[in-house]
Amino acid sequence: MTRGKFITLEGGEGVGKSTNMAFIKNYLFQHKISVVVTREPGGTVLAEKLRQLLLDKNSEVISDQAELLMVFAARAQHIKHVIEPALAKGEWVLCDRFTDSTYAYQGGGRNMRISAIEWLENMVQGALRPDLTLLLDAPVEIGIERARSRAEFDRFESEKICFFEQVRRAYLLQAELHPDRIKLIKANQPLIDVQRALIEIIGTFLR
Ligand code: T5A
Repeated sequence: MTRGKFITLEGGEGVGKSTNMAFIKNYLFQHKISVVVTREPGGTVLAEKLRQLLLDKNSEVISDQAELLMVFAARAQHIKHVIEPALAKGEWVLCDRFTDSTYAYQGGGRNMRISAIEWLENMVQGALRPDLTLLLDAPVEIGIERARSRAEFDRFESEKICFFEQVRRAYLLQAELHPDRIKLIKANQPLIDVQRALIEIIGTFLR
């Protein structure tokens, strides 16, 4: 059985990840590829509970260390119960956020030590890394404005602009460090152009 492919979608707040997940799923479906669509933090019952705790802006103050460990605890469950079984069965997995989010938010945004993130990444994931990461990038104000128009802010979205600038810089650094895996897409263009760029990259990946 050929192992499935693991595709992740990344980017700051409101850049269009959720909007484009469905689009990518349909595109793959048209190419007769069935995908398991999932998200982080989340994807299992326990991981979704951790997500609720992480996003709850009325929770007690969550320390940066606790936040990092919660993100990886959710990921450990997600990998064991959803991602690995699907890939092993030959199914593809399309995931809204994965460990690049941790490098961006906990590493960039919270200034957590990158070596600690790397250590947890290796411990929790073993050799598992995405085969392709689509990074939607837009100026912070645009993403925040879009997110604001859609729903009430959660705990992360309530952060200051400088936090999101650090997140964006960390994402761009990840793209520089992993140019073969991470493909950058300008998200501050009309949706149709974003989707055209996505098709071009995924089309090349499928060949
Ligand atoms: N987190 C997560 C960590 O800190 N560490 C981790 O390791 C992980 C995995 C999860 C939070 O958890 C944090 C980061 C996050 O803060 P989330 O809900 O997954 O939260 O992430 P959000 O970024 O908050 O998701 P959003 O739904 O807010 O943003 P999306 O999905 O990027 O944006 P989307 O698709 O909902 O679009 C927002 C609006 O913009 C419009 C859409 O129609 C929508 O109204 N839009 C466009 N408008 C014009 N032009 C375009 N090109 C557009 N694209 C979308």
